[in-house]
Amino acid sequence: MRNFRILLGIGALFAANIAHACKECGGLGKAAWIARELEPKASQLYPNAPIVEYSLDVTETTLSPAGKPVRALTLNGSVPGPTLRFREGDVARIHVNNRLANEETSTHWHGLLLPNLEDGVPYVTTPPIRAGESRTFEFLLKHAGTYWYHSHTGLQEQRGVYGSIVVEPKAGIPARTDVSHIDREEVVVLSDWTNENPNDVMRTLLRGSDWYAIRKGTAQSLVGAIKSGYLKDYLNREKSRLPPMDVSDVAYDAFLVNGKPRQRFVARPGETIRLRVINAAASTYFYLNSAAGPLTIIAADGIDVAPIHQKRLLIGMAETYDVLVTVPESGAWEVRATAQDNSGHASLFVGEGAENAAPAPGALNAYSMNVALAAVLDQLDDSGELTDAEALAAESDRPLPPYKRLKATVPTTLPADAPVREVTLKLTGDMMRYLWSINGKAIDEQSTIPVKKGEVLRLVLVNNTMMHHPMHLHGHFFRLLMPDAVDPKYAPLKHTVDVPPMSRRIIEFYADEDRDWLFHCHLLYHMMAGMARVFSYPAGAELTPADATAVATATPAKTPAPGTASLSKFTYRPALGEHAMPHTYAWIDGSVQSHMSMGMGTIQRGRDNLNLMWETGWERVEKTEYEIDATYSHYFNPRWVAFAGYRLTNMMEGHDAVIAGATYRLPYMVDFTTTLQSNGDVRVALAKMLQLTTRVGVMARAEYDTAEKFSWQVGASYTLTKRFSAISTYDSDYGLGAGVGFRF
Ligand SMILES: [Cu+2]
Repeated sequence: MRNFRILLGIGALFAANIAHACKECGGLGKAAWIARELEPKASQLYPNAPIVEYSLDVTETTLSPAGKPVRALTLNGSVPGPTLRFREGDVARIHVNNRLANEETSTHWHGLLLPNLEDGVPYVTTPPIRAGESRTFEFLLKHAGTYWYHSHTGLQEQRGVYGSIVVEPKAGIPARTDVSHIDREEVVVLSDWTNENPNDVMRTLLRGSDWYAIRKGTAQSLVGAIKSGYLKDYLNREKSRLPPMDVSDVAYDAFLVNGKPRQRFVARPGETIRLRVINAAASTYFYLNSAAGPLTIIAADGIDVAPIHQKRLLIGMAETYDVLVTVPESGAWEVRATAQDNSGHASLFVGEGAENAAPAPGALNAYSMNVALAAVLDQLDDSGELTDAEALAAESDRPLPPYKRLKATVPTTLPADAPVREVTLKLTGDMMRYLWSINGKAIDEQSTIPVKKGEVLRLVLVNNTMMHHPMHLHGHFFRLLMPDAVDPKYAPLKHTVDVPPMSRRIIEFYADEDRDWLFHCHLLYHMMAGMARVFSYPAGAELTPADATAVATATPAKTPAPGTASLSKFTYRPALGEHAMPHTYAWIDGSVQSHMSMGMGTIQRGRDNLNLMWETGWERVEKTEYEIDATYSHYFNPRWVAFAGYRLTNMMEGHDAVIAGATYRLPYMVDFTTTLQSNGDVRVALAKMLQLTTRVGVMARAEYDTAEKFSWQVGASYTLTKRFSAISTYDSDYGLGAGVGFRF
């Protein structure tokens, strides 16, 4: 009974922590939302602007782009959703109808400058669209270019809720780019597709599972390092406690261009085609290249740039590029989007007749630290100053985004008299815990960065991780400042920037908006794990909630402004909603062998875990022995985890006792754990896991206990499937045995 009470106590501690987790997200009350809804809409502010109307239905359906029928969320029945076409100066009026049975949704108009309420980030800027409800968005199209839209709710983007936006330049105004001649254009929406439920994908990632890397054959191992000749880099990396470089977290079942792995686009020889390329993938960078020769880049993130040529273009999630391809002669010419980890590709064939394949990029050498540090090395060379032809000749087989060579067509300098404030944002986290953050804090731990209207905010983005992060700013374009830019006056304007592993990017923007705007990693699973912030303007001229209530009651309800219809049913939830709420996941990981069983069940939420750890053995002992630890643990950073709880045991020298301790990661990724028991016993343990080959892992553990003295264990496992391994261990108490490892 006493034991049970202690376990209850641990549970209460965990619950208290959950309750405390959202103290920072104060957020907007219902009255403030109503006040926002009553503000004039674009059609009222610009009564002479043509209104272009679209209706988007979010529905659930079954699709099988990767062969197997799975649940998809679609817009108007398809993945991707329809292309929304406008002309600069139009007013967009878009009705989004949530036809889902019991799921909220939202729509963010990615890359467009628009009023805060229309930005579509649920709880941050816009009320969510409840199941069965609708919302009408209205905004003026202020600028031309290639953009897109997607759900900002949960993992819906991975399920298919995205589509493209094309804004033509205002009639009568010549295009800023000197593009001599374009015969046709095609929107190219790239995406990644998994047959798994995205929630399972998230759970697999949070568990720290190597499964996706194993499935793709990209898991790093000792034998792999030796074979590739990079043993020294491998050991140095392990010594410095860095996880392996990783270019993609998830193993996908297909990569899609406009919803299919392969598409054809009819074009005649000699024609020049403008491809409006959008990377709408949840977590895949693509290399884009064409069998017809180098691509001509004419716009980046919707905004025209001085044309440059590039053989292979690395596109981060949420970036868009407009590229020109000229069909050389009869035949179908492949424009190929290869996943950065080479695990697959999507193909668009342009033209008719025999197919000409685009060359595949060379293999990624993830063991080489020079590859991991490519961006750092890239800063040192001077290719930014080369002519287009020279740069093309010098281009590497697996290039970084061509940021050094992107040049705006008009000066992009910001107001000279605006005060400049520099803010350093470190991108932090790793694959082992899958807690991605900014400055070591997830969005639920630190949600906002204050911004003053009229200042220039210069962000130094420092990537301290071994992954690329495509960072996206809502509501603003920023200037991308490359260190050796030939003419900083023409720094390109972007809304999303790739920050490569262990490197930095500097961006700046003029703060001329109001309210709150999200800034986040566009790798969907990183964002949902916490890698986000809100840039928050002070509430100046805004109505107070009291004023808003007065306005709301005074306004006749018979002619509600678009979007207010559903507000009567809208109940307040903390701002940031699920962006700020760590989700709760549970899993179990263990083994049953001929001589013993061990493992751990856990419930994880953010940095906190409730764990049930067991070890039991029955060989070479008189009776079956067990030790069960029920603990609460807190993850501080990749090096420190602390825990406290209760131990139940019937081992000969053991005692039931309250326990507390910590695990510290030593160089070479050795975990050092100290446990103190309330009866005065102390235990220290060293543990090391090592991937020998892609599928064979070995582990060793040695522990010294003041009660039980010295014991040790070695083992090896072979990963069979996502859920099962074959395992064999030798334990100094229970001897040798073998069995099955499992993960659920
Ligand atoms: Cu990221």
